[in-house]
Amino acid sequence: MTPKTLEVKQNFCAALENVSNMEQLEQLRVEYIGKKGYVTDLLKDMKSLSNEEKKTFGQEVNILKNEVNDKLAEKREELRKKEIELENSRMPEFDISIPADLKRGSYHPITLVQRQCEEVFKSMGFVVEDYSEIVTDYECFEALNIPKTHPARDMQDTYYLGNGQLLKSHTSAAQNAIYKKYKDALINEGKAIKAIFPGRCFRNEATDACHENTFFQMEGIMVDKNISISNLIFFMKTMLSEVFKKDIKVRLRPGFFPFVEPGFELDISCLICGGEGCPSCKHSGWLELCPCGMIHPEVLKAGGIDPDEYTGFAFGLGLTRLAMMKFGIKDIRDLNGGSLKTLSQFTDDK
Ligand code: FA5
Repeated sequence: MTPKTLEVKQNFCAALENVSNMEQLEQLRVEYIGKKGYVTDLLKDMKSLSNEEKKTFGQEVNILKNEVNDKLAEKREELRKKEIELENSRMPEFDISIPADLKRGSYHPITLVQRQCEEVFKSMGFVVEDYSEIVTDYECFEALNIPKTHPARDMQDTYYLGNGQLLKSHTSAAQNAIYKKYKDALINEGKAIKAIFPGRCFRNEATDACHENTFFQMEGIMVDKNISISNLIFFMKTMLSEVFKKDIKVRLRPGFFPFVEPGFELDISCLICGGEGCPSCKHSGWLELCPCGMIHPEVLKAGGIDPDEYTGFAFGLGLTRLAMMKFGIKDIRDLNGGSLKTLSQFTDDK
């Protein structure tokens, strides 16, 4: 190594010892291997050398350049580690085992009522089914004895999608699929079809204290040999007395739905006003809660079940309205409002 190369190397090593941060390190890099750095400058002396000397000297400078680069990289790593250690030492110590001081969340009133109904029906041998929120026209209407031009379609102002499908306007839209799912067990093994299927429904409604455009229903069906209206009334009464844990005044009146025959409207005496009349019950003292009836023979046929052999009942419980009655919620819109302050009044965790 020529004395000049050695001198540059020694100076670099001494300067590197004094570097204590990234900025100084970068300065040193520029000073030695930058375009006008000491190492680069060494090459200027090559002009006066013979070809053989040029070769040896060139190699020498290259080796030095690589050494400088390696030492800079080592120093960079060392400084980076020191920076991390310093940062960690500044972080406040905390104990991850201390329980968080957070308020517990709670279930939405509709979820609470839904689960309660599910438990009641499960205890009576019903299975709980889930179904899509987007359904076909066939599922929502045609399979339920409501052909394309039937005026009963006007009862549900439905949201249609561009592809001809629609947002489920009632949970009855799942009936056909559920008959098809369980009909073989009914026909071959004699197992009654007993299912409930809660779900979100959508209608283009003008909203008021008891109408929402997005609300929950819970459909229930039972199909077997010799099922009658008495079975329907028994299950409805049991469900209501279990949910409310007290006697509730109900009335059954005729109601028209193309998918049941005969059809009924089951109303309960309004628990907000005690039957006196208020905005929650449209000032009638009664709240339409659970239309129901004996499944229409055409609907059973569409589900692959012979109506001469089997009969059944179906109901469409208004879950959102049930939650209103259960928790004393005067305005249905509070349930979709998303205000935790409002909703937490009705649930266990305040
Ligand atoms: C139906 O949706 C029928 N599919 C129910 C049915 C099922 C009848 C099986 C017979 C056999 P209706 O449109 O009345 O029916 O709605 C049923 C219940 O859902 C109503 O009694 C009410 O409690 C609730 N409901 C209906 N529309 C709304 C709304 N806009 N906001 C809140 N709840 C509603």
